[in-house]
Amino acid sequence: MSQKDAPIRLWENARILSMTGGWTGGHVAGDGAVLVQGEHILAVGPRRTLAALPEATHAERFDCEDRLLLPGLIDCHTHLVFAGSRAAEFEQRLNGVSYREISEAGGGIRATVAATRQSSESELTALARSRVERLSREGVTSLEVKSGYGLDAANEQKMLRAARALETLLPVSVHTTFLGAHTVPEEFEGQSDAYIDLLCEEMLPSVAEARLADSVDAFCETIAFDVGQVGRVFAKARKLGLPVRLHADQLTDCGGAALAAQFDALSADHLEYTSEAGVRAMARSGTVAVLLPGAFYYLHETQKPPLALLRKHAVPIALATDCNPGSSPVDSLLLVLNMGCVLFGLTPGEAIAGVTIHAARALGLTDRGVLAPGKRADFALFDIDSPAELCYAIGAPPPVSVVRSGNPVGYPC
Ligand code: DI6
Ligand code: FE
Repeated sequence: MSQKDAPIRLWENARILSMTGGWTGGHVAGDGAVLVQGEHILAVGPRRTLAALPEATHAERFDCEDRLLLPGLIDCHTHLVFAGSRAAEFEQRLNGVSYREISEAGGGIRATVAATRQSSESELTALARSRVERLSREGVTSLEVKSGYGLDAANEQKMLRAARALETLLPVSVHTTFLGAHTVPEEFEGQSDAYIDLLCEEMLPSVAEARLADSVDAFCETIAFDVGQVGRVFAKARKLGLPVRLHADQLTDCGGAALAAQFDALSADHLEYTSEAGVRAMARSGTVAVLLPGAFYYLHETQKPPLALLRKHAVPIALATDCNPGSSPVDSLLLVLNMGCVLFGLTPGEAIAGVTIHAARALGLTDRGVLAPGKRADFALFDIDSPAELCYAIGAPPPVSVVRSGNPVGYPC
């Protein structure tokens, strides 16, 4: 069906938070409407104006009952394709062993690598499906999924295919990220440079060739890869035409934010230990700061990301779940909104921008994250009085309905 013949739908009687005003939040207006044709928004505005448009004459109409309508939520940093549980490590940590010590003893990410390598693509998809369904029920319509628990060409590709398959099973768009440089696999113990050689010469080119990744990530940290190694991965990614993002300065200040900026990264994520020089570099390159309060909470960190500096230099801030089995086993973006406010001090307006307009930018997507003509018709309707209510409770109530690509999604059931 061409866009011209696609069904026209009108959602009316809504209070609309369009997010077109950036992190100040756009406007909340009474008796607002969104006119949609096919997958895209035709118009957003007062109901009377929209209902009078010729396109609206035969529109299918939906009464929003004065609920708050905002862009579909975007979770721009997840590792939600994985197998196995790390509950035993959780227990170890409570007995005094640190995340770093577990990682250095061959546990941590490597434990999940072993379980993920043993799982088939369909098993991985089935496991991830339930995590995505929980996000989707909260109004998430786009999400990013990283590889990084395969750490060889075949298993990384298996993970990325499992991630792509989610799009065919649930009403979400999936942005895939190749994170081959997550940690050094066991078989390359003590030879991290040789692993980076393999990654640059074989793993990354094969992923690019199969068009399985939309971007490339790495873990720049004392327990993972150094700035020189990540620089090599990024140079290769750029040569292959793929944008980059980085796990930067999570546990130490290793210059990750500046490195990300040097490669015009879409985002630099975590940033607990980032210096002002790193923040300045991000401001210059337009790199989005993705804050991950779930990992901060779960690892009981005390060093917070430099929020005042990010504000001072006007770096766009996004928020994401970092859903993974080791440092952030959370699949609720609404809970993360609350954590971003309580733990990091974001305002509700900043937090909501962080899961809409700025999360879209972190994924390099210009067609979503705000409600405006021409954008994708992805939105969620919440039965709340003010936007702050989305952040205020420890896990806000889910939306009463979700629309993705112009189609009402069948939740809740
Ligand atoms: N930083 C994280 O928070 C996750 N990966 C990363 O590079 C942790 C992944 C894990 O512990 O399994
Ligand atoms: Fe992560």
